[in-house]
Amino acid sequence: MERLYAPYESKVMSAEAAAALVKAGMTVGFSGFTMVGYPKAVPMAIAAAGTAKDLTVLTGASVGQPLDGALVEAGLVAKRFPYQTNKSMRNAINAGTVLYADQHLSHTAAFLNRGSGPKIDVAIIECSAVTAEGLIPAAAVGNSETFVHRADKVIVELNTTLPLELNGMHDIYSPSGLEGGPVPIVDVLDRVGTPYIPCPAEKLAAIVVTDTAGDCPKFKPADADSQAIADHIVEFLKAEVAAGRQPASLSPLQSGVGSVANAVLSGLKRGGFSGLRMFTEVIQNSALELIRDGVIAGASCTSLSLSENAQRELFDNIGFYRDRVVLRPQEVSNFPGLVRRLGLIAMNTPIECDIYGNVNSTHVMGTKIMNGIGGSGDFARNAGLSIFATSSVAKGGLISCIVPMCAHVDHTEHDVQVIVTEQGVADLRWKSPRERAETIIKNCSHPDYRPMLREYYQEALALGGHTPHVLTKALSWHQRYLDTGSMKL
Ligand code: 0RQ
Repeated sequence: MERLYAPYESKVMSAEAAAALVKAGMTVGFSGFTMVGYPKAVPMAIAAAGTAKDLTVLTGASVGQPLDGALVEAGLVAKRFPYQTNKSMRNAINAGTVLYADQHLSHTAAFLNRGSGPKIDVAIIECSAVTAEGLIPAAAVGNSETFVHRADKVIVELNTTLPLELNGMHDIYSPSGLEGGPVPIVDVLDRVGTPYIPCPAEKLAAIVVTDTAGDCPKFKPADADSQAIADHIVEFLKAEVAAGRQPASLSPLQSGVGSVANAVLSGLKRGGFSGLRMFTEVIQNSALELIRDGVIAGASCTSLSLSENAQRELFDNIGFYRDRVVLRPQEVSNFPGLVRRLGLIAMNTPIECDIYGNVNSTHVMGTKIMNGIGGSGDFARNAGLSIFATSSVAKGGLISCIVPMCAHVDHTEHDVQVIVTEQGVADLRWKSPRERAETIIKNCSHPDYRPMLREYYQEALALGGHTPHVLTKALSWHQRYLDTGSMKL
């Protein structure tokens, strides 16, 4: 297979020349999801030129320093959607110099395709190949199909470090638009679209050939808490199988990012599970290992977010993985109708949970954005089983991740079925708020904070109500941390 369709060779230009197509005030849709598949050379050239101010920047999800960092540090970003993890971007958002709207990751494309969002002036897409039919993405799809479809102009960053054998791994299909019907996917490996992103020749304004691999994501090794959380989840799922609420090979799994997610998947292998399937946003190292070992039989995702070694394993054996992994647009990987249809087991990571089971995934101390809601809401509300897992404390014990009231709520009590910490499991299904509070405090809170939570709850009970609270004290733990550096009394 060829890297570049020969008639398009005339469109090849330098990153600087392509960057000059991006003008001040434009809306730019970039490829990229969880640090994979984002363009680097063109955004860095835009930053270096420094003239394209007031940009509205859209991506799939998190992208690296050469994109988010470079553009925001050059003072070029006015608005940002729908998810970010970059330190400079986060600081600019929290300082109010960049306006950020944090969206459910299935929503961005759906809303754009219904015409409610900004007009996309330029799409800048990293690709492994450009064929006569269209663009072959990198190891992530994200929102690229929608950006290409809606953009006036498309700039391709053709990355020659990506294997040509990625061709055939993607399934490009858009369920949205005014006529959107049911998505005809009934199992994780079903393919319903094309292996390429359709892109008319007249839209393709520039092709920039690069040979920069970019940094791979780094993962923290599983610590004792992640291990304990993983063990609790595995035991819980085994009990669900024993009770007949899950098949032996479990409903398809969705798993968030980070070390807890990695540890849970590794735990499933140790727990003796096999024939597993994933329908998720992100495949991380541990899932790739399980695919290699045959524990996971098939996986659907929008990004393969792998460490350097794991990416090498993928690229060296891509024929094997292409039969077992489908890369989809995030509008499909996170499509709420499919999450419900497949009865997913959703596993996500909160910042904090409150005693009634509300979850804050995004705002530290209620005001400062960390990353964003990502896909957690797409999955949690619609899953067959929705699990949130976190250590019971953060910052060496100075913060309790179980609090009287969340200082910001992303997932309401209605979307949270199970909470797991290293202390244990709170199964909240069919429980009233009062039963939920007792279960969460008893099973999930850290012993250092349990008596404080009990005292708060008793005081709240004396005031009555369906969901009892002491409103003057409900957020006092957060205020105490801001005042003293600790939630402890
Ligand atoms: O701070 O970075 O300064 O050390 O939060 O916490 O424990 O390393 O865990 O990397 O898994 O991130 C919720 C942020 C957890 C992430 C969050 C501090 C803690 C540390 C990171 P440091 P950990 P993780 C799929 C689904 C929302 C999106 C989502 C996230 C830092 O999982 O962004 O679910 N989730 N997407 O010290 C103050 C607390 C804290 C706290 C932890 N209660 N208060 N700080 N921290 N708890 C992915 C996508 O959708 C793309």
